[in-house]
Amino acid sequence: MRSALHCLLLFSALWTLSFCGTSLIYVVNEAMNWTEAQEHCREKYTDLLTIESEKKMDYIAAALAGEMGHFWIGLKQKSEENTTSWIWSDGSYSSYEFWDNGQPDNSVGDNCVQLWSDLLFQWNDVQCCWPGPFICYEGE
Ligand SMILES: [Ca+2]
Repeated sequence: MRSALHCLLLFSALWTLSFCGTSLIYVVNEAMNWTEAQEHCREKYTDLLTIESEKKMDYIAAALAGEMGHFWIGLKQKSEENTTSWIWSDGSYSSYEFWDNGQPDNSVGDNCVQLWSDLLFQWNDVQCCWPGPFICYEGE
């Protein structure tokens, strides 16, 4: 298990850059739908953000403190299986979840997950087509 996270936050008008262990986390304040955001992250960094643990989620929430919006992360429903199952953009699965009360509440279909600042960055599933800011990672 990775020891203490050594994190440094640098803020600019457009993005947040966080050094956290061996991952860099980027908040991109451009309005894109989930698929566009995924393409952007894969082109410029590694992928849309994976949040596999409470520790990681706590770190992300702290990094986003003061930011307002609905931020795409890498979690997407496996619509082709016609079940409410979820997979991260990088192909990984994790048992960790941080849904807001009552979420996920969208019917089975093309649903993706956002962190909502007005829900203390808890997760909400929404249709993947909405434009919004998003979070990428680079590294592990
Ligand atoms: Ca929802």
